[in-house]
Amino acid sequence: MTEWMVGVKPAAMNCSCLLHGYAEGRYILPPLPYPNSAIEPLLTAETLYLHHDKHHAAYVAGANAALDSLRLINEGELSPQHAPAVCQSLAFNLGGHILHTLYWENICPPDRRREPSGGLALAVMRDFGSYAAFEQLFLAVSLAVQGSGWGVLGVDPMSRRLMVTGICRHQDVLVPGFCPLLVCDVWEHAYYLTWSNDRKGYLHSFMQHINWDIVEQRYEKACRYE
Ligand code: MN3
Repeated sequence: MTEWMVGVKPAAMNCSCLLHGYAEGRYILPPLPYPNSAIEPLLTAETLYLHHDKHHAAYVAGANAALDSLRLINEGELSPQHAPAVCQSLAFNLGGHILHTLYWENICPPDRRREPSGGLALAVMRDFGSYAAFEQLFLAVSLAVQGSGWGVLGVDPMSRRLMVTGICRHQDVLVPGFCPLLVCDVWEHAYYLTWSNDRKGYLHSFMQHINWDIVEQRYEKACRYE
């Protein structure tokens, strides 16, 4: 790492929960911040258990395996011809690790307030016109993600405006520097056990389970990012 890179933080690092996903040179699976049954009716305890303990854990393992392969390539133990596949694997698995870590933190039991407040509420008004318009856009984009992916509200690093986008898989069709504030997993494994093929029902329920306190904290940090 060159000296000028020290202290440079990617925008996504503004989310403090990500600090719990890496320690001592390895990616690690952070525990869920609530019991498995806490997010019903959005997600059953079985869905949450499988999603976190199996799917998310697999992305952590995959990211570490990619790191191991990169070390072998750097040390001359593995041919550089493997590098493109290893780098793609790292991007996919690390993308999954980051997005799931954000996801667990930005959902909560359905007893919280249903809309943002403060600076984020003002930004929603500025950039979408109203909360209802934002919700309509977020639902439409998340519903339309083809196959496996994510619906995301984030900050465009250039204009600093809020932006809704869909991410394919965990890392495709991603704006460089985009800072995610609110992420919704629309892979079938996220909802199929609970909602069957009703992604629309899952998404409408998701909107009632957003931890706006966390999303607002991420927005405030994103605004302070220089
Ligand atoms: Mn998932």
